[in-house]
Amino acid sequence: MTLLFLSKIDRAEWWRQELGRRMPGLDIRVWPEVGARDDIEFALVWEPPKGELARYPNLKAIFSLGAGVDHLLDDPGLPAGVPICRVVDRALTAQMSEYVLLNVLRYHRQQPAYARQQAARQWRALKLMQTSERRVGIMGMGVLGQDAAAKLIALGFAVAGWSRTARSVAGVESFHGPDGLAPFLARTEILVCLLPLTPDTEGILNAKTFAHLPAGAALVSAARGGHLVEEDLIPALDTGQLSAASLDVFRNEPLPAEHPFWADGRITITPHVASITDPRSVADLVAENIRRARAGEPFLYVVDTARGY
Ligand code: NDP
Ligand code: OXD
Repeated sequence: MTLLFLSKIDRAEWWRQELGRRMPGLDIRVWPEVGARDDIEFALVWEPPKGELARYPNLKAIFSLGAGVDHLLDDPGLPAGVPICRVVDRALTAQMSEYVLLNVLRYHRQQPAYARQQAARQWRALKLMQTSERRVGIMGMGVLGQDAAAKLIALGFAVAGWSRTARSVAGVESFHGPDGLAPFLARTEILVCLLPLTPDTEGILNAKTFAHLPAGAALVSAARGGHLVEEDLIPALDTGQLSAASLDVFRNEPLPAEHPFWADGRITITPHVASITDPRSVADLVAENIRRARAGEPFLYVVDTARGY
């Protein structure tokens, strides 16, 4: 069994160690030192160069190094018919919920306003709302959205979710489809984006979307930079339609040094670290999928390429 490892950001040696421990016979080739391309049966990848995966004629499966697969599906040369599996992992899910809770609590407890008051040496108590009065809306009620929702509900927040198809999630006010978007936004004071990036969701965080939110809403963009129409954010902050934004993901990563977001005190930036694929747990999933391939069993977490996630 031979696996190609291709990523500019994940640590190949760490993966070799974790996969080697689980599958001692696995031959791991780290790109670009791939040897004979015919040998490669599995590819474990993050943002492979366009067309690269078409160069392995015996590929049985492509494993994304992340939960998202937009970095694969945007390749016009992606080999047809080769299943793509994504990461679903307890540790990755838990980390994303930490990021969501961190930012929702920050806005709920008016931390940006207190930071401004501190800079002005101002001692002034602001109105403290109950969590039950605070309306959080999560776009994307999949693996990550549902976990974040459950944890917010445990803290008492009034949580709504928006998905593509109708979903019933305990304790969540559910909205779905294009028709459900405006009413979902109208009741949402803190908007969290946990959508996959697809042709339907590209640019969904835009001026029109912000206009449906109550004035002064906060944005937490944690899924993909392509969701945000970047030129619409600062104008929405300037008019007060949005009060603040936490951004973990950007159209161009790393965010260029000259980008106006860096210097805007209303925007909180993290470098795509809301959650990280950890080989100590995700190697179990990769090993299990290779075992399944050997046993002729269906893979876990295969992506629907037509749907885009
Ligand atoms: P899932 O596939 O489990 O869930 C996707 C959700 O989005 C589903 O509820 C789906 O609806 C909904 N959705 C998809 N398309 C639309 C649409 N057009 N309109 C409304 N809802 C839609 O994904 P995950 O929760 O596992 O991950 C979400 C994304 O988070 C990933 O794709 C990735 O981009 C990002 N991510 C970011 C990380 C970071 O560090 N910043 C880390 C990990 C992931 P339905 O339920 O009807 O199918
Ligand atoms: C992912 C990511 O998709 O880290 O897992 O962005």
